[in-house]
Amino acid sequence: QDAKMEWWRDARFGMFVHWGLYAIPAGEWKGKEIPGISEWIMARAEIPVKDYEKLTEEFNPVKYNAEEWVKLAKFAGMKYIVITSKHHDGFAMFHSKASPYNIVDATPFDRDPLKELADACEKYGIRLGFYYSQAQDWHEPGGTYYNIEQGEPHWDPDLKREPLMNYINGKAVPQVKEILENYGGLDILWWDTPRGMTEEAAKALQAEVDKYPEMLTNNRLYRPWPGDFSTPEQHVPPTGLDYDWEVCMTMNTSWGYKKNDDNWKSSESLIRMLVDIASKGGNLLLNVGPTAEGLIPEPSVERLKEIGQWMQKNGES
Ligand code: FUL
Repeated sequence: QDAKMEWWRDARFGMFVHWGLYAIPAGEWKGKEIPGISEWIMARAEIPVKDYEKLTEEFNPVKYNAEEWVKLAKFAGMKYIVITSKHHDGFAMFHSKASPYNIVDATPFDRDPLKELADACEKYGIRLGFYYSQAQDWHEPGGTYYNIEQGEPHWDPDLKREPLMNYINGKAVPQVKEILENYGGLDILWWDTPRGMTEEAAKALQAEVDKYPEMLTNNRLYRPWPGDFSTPEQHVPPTGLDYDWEVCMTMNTSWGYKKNDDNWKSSESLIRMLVDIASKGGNLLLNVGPTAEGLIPEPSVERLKEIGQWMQKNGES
C-alpha cells in the first residue's frame, strides 16, 4: 500500500484537465449565459441528448498539441496529469469500441487525443491519470444524473430509462477496461460523483481496478469506500487530513472552458496555496480547461509559467 503511494506522495503537484464537448458552448447556450461550471451546461440548460450530441459535428480541436501541454505542466513543476476521459455528459475523449459516442468515431477530428497525451507523458516522464465519470452519464438510459437520488426524472423525457447495471455492464465497465488496457498503463484512475451508485455497480468497476495493483484510485467510486486518497474540492483543509489527500482546484471558477469566466486567482495566491498544501502533506491538482480548438487558455498558461519560474528558484527539482 505504502510503496505504491510513494511517487504520488513525492509529487505534490499535478495538472487536472477538463476537456470535452462543453468547451464548444463554453458557458453559453442559444445566446444565453448559463450560470455555473461549464462542463455542467447540458444539465443546467436542460439540453436534450439529441441536441447536445450535435456538438460532435463541430468538435475539431486542430490546435491541440499534447507535447506542449506536457511541457507546460513539467515547466510548472507538476509531476502528473489527470484528464477527463469521459465527463458526466457521457462523451468519451478517447477511441472507444464500447460506445460510438467518442471523439474518434463521432467528430471530424480523426485523432485520439488521450493516446497522444499518453505518448507525450511517457516521453517527458510525467505520470498520467484518467478521470472517468462512472455514475453520472447523462447520455445513457441507465446512467445516473445529478438529482436521481431525489427521485427526480432526467430532464430529457425522450431518454427512456433503463436499470443502472445495463449502463455499467454495457458501457462503463467496457470503457474502463479500454482505458486501463490501451494507454500504456495508467497511474491513476480518478472517479467522480458517486450519485446513484450502488455497491453492485462499484464492485463491477473495482474488479477491473484490482487487475492493476500499482494504479491509484481516489475516494469517489462509491461513498463508503476510501480509495487510495481523498479529494477535497475547491478548498484546503485548514489542518490537513490524516488520510492521503489531494486538493483539486480551479484557477478561475469553472473546470471546463467558460469564455466569460474571468475570476482568475493570482499566480501569487496559487503559489501560496501550493506551499500551504505541501506543508500540510497534501497534493494540489490544479485545473486547466482547454478550448474547443485544443488550447490551454492564455491566463492559465501565464500562471503556470509564473509558478514554474518560482519553482525553478525555490523548488526541489
Ligand atoms: C465534480 C464534478 O461534478 C465537476 O464537474 C468537476 O469534474 C469536479 C472536479 O468534480 O464535482
